[in-house]
Amino acid sequence: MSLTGQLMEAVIKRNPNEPEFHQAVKEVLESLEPVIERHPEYVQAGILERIVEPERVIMFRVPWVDDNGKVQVNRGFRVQFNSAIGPYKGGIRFHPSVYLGIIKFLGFEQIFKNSLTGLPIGGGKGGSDFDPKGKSDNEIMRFCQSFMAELYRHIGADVDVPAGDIGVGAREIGYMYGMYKKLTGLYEGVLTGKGLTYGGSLARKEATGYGLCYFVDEMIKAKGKSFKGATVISSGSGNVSIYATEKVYQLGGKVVAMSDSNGYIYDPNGVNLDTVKRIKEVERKRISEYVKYHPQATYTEGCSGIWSVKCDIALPNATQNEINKEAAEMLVKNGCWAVGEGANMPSTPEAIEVFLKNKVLFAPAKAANAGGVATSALEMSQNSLRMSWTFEEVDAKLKDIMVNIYKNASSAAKEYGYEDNLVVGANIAGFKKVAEAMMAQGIV
Ligand code: NDP
Ligand code: 2IT
Repeated sequence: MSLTGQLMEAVIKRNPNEPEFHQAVKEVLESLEPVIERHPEYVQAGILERIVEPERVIMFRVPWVDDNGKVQVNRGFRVQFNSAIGPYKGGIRFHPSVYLGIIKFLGFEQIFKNSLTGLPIGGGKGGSDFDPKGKSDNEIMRFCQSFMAELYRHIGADVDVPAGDIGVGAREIGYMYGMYKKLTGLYEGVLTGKGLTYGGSLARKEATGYGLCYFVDEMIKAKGKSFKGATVISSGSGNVSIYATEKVYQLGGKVVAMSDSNGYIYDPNGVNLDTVKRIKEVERKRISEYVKYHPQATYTEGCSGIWSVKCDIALPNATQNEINKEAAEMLVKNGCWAVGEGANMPSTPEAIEVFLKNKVLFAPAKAANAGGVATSALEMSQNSLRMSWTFEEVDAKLKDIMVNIYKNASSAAKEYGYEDNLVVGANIAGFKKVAEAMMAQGIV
């Protein structure tokens, strides 16, 4: 058995019942086979064995009192995966499906994504199985405060810098920041995605979605195609989906379908983004509300049906494994020619195989959604400088970063004999910088 195959077996044995983590590791290890062949010194130094093991895993109790006076207990996580190239950096997810395996898969992917940005940030991720849906504002605040009452001792502007992810946006970051400041007495850039009045960066809110479109635009331009006149699906209707949709319109495309975990809307005229923003960002309601304002649109129960909508470009922007083999085959059959992953690991390995086999231009998450964390790193820079840059300055830097990630991933793919395979290219390009830093720093 190959070295990476043996290591994969060991990872499964040592991390039982964590299928998402296995899935993420397997893809990376397979991509790295040609690198290992050329670099026996990495094997000698145990780089692979070390990179699949988190530097530190923190699990903690998060007790809080709901509006009825009842005590609730959730579980909190922070996985500090790799700090070879900078302080741990990565989001916090609040969703009932969160358990250690989800946070480990996200933390592992974050190592390579953060490396691809070219900025000095290591990989980490955190979260809780807390379900923010249906909670009052006060309940959200009490939960965030309790979560931070433990987390604060493990993080810091030069140690570990969390941000948002599913279920964590500006409101939650604000409550967590307030608690961190109260407990430590420090006014420092310990979280990103902050509000603009207390150290947040312009364009952070838009960054993941905008960055995704900049990346996809670069990828399709290389093949003589563009967003102009393209029909697009953007699944989800959260932060990433909303700002990806905004950028698709700016680039001349039309988003005809969006979703949430209950179902999807189809609007042949193009989804009205102002309505979606009002429903999701202001009212915090379900996407089904959309058809009340736009009677030409339809709402269908069940979120997976969105992939049956005919499109040129699919942007899975909701969650992991939302596109399986059948969904991928349906997309291909309906003429979809490009996929850009805004969510983390939204396509199953079988789905990716379908896309690559059918020559669908495929932008993998690690590369394509790195604009969010890249702009978080720009927020950290601004906090350290005690300055703030204009929207245009940040957006221009973001665009540059995404174009560079495309260049680096595609040239790594070519160099190792996998031309046009950005999955392999992104994994290799992200890995090499981290591996070199680990080599230089000795066995630690
Ligand atoms: P939000 O919480 O803002 O939105 C998430 C959206 O996805 C909601 O519409 C939600 O629907 C839907 N969704 C969540 N879980 C599921 C599920 N199990 N099945 C179906 N739909 C689901 O999160 P973000 O937009 O921030 O995150 C979306 C994805 O992008 C995630 O994979 C995240 O890891 C990734 N990402 C986020 C970045 C960021 O900067 N925020 C950066 C890079 C990647 P509902 O409201 O019904 O739950
Ligand atoms: O998955 C991700 O890259 C994020 N949720 C953003 C992380 C960050 O630190 O901005």
